[in-house]
Amino acid sequence: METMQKSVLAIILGGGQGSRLSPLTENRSKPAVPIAGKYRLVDIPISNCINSNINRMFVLTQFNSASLNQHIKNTYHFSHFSSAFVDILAAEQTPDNPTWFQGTADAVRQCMPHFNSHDYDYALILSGDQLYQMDFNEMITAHRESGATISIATLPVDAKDAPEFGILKTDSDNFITSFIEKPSPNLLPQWESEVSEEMRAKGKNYLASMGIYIFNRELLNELMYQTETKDFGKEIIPQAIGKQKILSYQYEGYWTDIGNIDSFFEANLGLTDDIPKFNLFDNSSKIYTRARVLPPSKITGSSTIDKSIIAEGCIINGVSIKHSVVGIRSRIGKDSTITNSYLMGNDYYQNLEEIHINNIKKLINIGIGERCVLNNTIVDKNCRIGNDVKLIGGKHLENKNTELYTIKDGIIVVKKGAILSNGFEV
Ligand code: ADQ
Ligand code: ADP
Repeated sequence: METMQKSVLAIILGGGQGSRLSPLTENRSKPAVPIAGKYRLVDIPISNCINSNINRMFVLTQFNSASLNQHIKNTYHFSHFSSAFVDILAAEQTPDNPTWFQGTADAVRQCMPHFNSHDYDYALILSGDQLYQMDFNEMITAHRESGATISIATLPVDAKDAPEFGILKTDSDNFITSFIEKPSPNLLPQWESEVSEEMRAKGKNYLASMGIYIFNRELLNELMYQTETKDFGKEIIPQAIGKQKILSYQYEGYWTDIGNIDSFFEANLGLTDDIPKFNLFDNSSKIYTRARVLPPSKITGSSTIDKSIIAEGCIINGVSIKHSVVGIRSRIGKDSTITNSYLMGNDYYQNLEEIHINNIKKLINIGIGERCVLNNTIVDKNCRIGNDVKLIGGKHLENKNTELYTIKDGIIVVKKGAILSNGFEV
């Protein structure tokens, strides 16, 4: 294991200028977006690395928000006697580089001097917006044993999903012979692959790139020297076909992209399934996050809770909660009904005196008031939602963006710190 740690450097792509997760990324960088009630997006790839004994990690981000810095600094502490670290590299303006990262490969290129000051044989390049638990050691071993210079983790997908991915074909030894980034649906018939019987029965006839790559150090340096290529999926990988030995490492476990509001919402609510596909309750592949020393959650007033996840430190009084994820320090008032919703929780508590004064002044406290109804809603952190507020999302709603909330694909997203007055309705 020790040799594995020394030979692999993990590079986590933390997000471009993309606004797909907006408004959750309005004031924070993508890796810092809260997920599953108590984690941040970046905890997923970092935990997968730690569980695979890879503990030298760089997180590449377009901007270095205070919350990302604070989270990494307060969470990932390693022994003084190990070489482990998690470093954030934000796009820097230098005399040579006046611009932000122009794409995934450009982000890696701009950070090469930082990587090359370390000892490594393989660079493991990961996306920051995927939900999965994968042992990278198996992929690295397959890469090493096959003699490949690049490996790509792949999984079978169906015709509906295929246009959103890089799609590839392999020879009988699993080396990639052709690759197309996000093919249009009319091109699909020629991109079908041989897949296992089980996958064929599910209609998953296309092999998709998971955007997880291993590059040999020497080759990565050579490719990054060519400054005209900006993106792995659009340029680096297609251009390497036929020139490099590129292994397809096929994975069949749970994996999902959480790069837009719809998939992010589905992935969070999926955690409330009887047996969730993404298992937070696992001794061997833990998901790490900041230890906050919060009290246990308090649930009173004949609350009913079903098919839900309740994080630590919540105060829930006489509430009906169904198929929802309730984040840390959430405070929900009497007779409210929360269904199909993800509440991110709060960064701090108001003290009793503050709450009392607010009540006298008729100001709205942090949390969710009394008699509210929330359905198909994401509530970002530190929101103040008054009494009798109705937020009923659904396909009947048109996309919309206001100062207080956004509607995307029928999901209402209340923006961080928004104040919704008593009786507010969407
Ligand atoms: P996409 O996910 O569409 O496809 P992209 O938008 O380039 O590709 O994002 C890849 C990862 O890099 C994401 O985590 C993103 O946040 C991050 N990223 C994007 N631009 C960045 C930048 N400038 N700086 C730092 N990070 C950045 C890719 C592949 C497909 C593959 C899918 C699988 O191109 O071939 O099928 O991933 O999800
Ligand atoms: P996020 O990334 O979720 O938007 P922030 O970076 O804004 O989070 O906040 C996270 C940290 O800020 C928490 O550790 C919390 O202690 C602190 N914090 C934010 N606002 C306040 C406040 N008004 N009072 C005390 N602490 C706060």
